Amino acid sequence: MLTEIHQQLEQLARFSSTDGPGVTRVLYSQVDQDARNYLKQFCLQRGLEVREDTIGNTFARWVGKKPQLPAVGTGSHIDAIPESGKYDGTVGVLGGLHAIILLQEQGFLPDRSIELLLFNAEEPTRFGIGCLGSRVISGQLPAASVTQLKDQEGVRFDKWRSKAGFSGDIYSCQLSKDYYHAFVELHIEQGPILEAIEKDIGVVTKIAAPSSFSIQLTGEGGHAGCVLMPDRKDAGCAAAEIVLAVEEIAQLSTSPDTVATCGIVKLEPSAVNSIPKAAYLEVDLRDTQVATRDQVLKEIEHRVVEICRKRNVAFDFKMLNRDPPAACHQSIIDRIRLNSDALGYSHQLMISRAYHDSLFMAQLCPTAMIFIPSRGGVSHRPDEYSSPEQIEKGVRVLAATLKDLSDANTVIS
Ligand code: HGY
Ligand code: MN
Ligand code: MN
Repeated sequence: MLTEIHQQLEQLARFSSTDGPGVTRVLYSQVDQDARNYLKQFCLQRGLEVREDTIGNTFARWVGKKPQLPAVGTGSHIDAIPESGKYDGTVGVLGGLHAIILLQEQGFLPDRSIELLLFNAEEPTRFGIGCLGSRVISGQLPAASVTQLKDQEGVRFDKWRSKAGFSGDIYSCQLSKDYYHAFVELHIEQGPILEAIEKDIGVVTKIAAPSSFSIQLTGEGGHAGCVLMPDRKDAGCAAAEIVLAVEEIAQLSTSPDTVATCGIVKLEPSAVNSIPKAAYLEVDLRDTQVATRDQVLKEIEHRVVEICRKRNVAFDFKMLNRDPPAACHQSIIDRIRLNSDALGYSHQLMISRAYHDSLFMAQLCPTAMIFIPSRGGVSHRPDEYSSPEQIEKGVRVLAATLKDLSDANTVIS
């Protein structure tokens, strides 16, 4: 299994719309379609029943002896933000497939069906909202809101969806609460902890509360040489001050878990000798506690008002997402720990600072996550890396946990 997964991860990374060294694979792009087709063929080869919902979430089901029972789900995403790594999400999709293969090769046949999920898009790149597929599946994002989504050029969701070959009623994507018995996601840690404490497996107890918002700033353009400084309404300077204010307010937060980043800053008309008439910012703000996060959000809003009033710049503040954290299910956590011990792997209970599709699957059914170490804690960069050995340990713990959960007598309470 060691080499096969690694070869498949390397091949998946070639489905990228940029030449490298990073991977770029955005929802509904051609490379996204190609990567899905590449994975679907392996699922079919293994006798899994493959279906896609109307927005592109893909389900590959290993039908169990008692198919009428709620299934056990596993999986993750394969979309990748611009110039990012090979392992974010893909380890959970290929790892889920190889966990099923491992069990098949052991001659095991589950009571409950085990279903591999390839969520349509976990990254916010295309439509500005993360976990699109799992939000819809879990009923956290109504169909009416999905059809309103537009990309940065104003192209509507449905245009992209149909271009990628998907159509039909979006409401039908929502799964009932008894569709899954449990859901377990294997993922890279994307942080430095497991490597620093030399542990093989991270057992996630909680997924932090993410939020993001945009700020559209409107000042007054003009000639960079002829408008004197006191007469300016420079949207670019307002943006710069806000970027630094976001950092400062997050640093001064009472919680060490508060993190904030202005990942998108765009100026118009973006000409060296023209005063920026407009600026567009997108801010990512998180904390493990909602109250702390929302307190920081309020302080940022106040500071934006102050800065824009001082600079005589108009602003439009728009929340893009503001989600609660998710607690992983204790009885699945216990099983992951027992299986790690039984396999002789060290493990560590930990919080996930990154969000994942499990954040929303936890609204649907008992959910938990298994982490493997990230070299140098690096992620969302081309040098993101987890070794074949680390991936294999994650797959083996996942396989053992899926085996447990698929037993008809396993109670999750
Ligand atoms: O941003 C995140 O936390 C995730 O990796 N998309
Ligand atoms: Mn990511
Ligand atoms: Mn991810």
